[in-house]
Amino acid sequence: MKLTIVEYPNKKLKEKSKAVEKFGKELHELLDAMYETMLKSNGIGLAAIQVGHAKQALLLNIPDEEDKQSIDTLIEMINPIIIQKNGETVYQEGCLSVPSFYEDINRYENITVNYQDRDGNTKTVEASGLLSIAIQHEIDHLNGILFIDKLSYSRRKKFEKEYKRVQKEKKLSKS
Ligand code: QAP
Ligand code: CO
Repeated sequence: MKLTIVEYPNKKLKEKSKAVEKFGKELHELLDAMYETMLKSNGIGLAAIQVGHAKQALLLNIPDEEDKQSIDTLIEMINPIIIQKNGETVYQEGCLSVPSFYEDINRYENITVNYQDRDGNTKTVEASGLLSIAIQHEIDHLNGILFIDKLSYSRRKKFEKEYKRVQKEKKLSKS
C-alpha cells in the first residue's frame, strides 16, 4: 500500500475518524504502510487520517535516550480513549501534516489511555513526558484537530502568514 501524507490546509484533516471494528488483514496492511511512511518522513507519531484513512488508528515511535528510533518501541493504538489526565506541560510541537512549523502547545503532563492493539486486545498505558504529549497530539487528529487549532488568535494569524509564504517558496523551488 503506497501512502502519501495529507498536508494542511487539506479539509480531510478535519474529518472525525471512525472506530475500528475489524481487526484483520486490511488493518494490518494499513498499519504496516503507515509505519513505512512515518519512518521515511522522520516522524515520531502518525494518525491514519494523515494518510487519508478516517479510522481510529495511530502510531507512536518515541526515540530512546540516544535519540534512536526502533521498531521495538513502536506503539500501535486502535480506538484509544484517555481515561485519566493530570497536570500541565508545554512542548514545542510539530506535525507531518504541517511541515516546517513548530509552536509551543499546552498539554496534560500525565495521562492514562485505554486502547486496542492490532489484534483487538485491550490495553492500558500510563504515559508521561514526550509519549504523553505525542498520544494527545495523535488523538486530537482522530477528532479532526491539529496542533495549530490550539494557538491563540494572534499566533494563528502569524502561522497562516508564515505557512503561506513557505508553501509559495516550495512551489517556486519545484518549478
Ligand atoms: C507529533 O510529529 C508530535 O515539520 C508527531 O518538517 C509532535 O512526528 C508528538 C516532522 C511533537 C509529540 C511532540 C515535522 C517531520 C515530524 C516536520 C512528528 C518536518 C518533519 C513531526
Ligand atoms: Co500531527
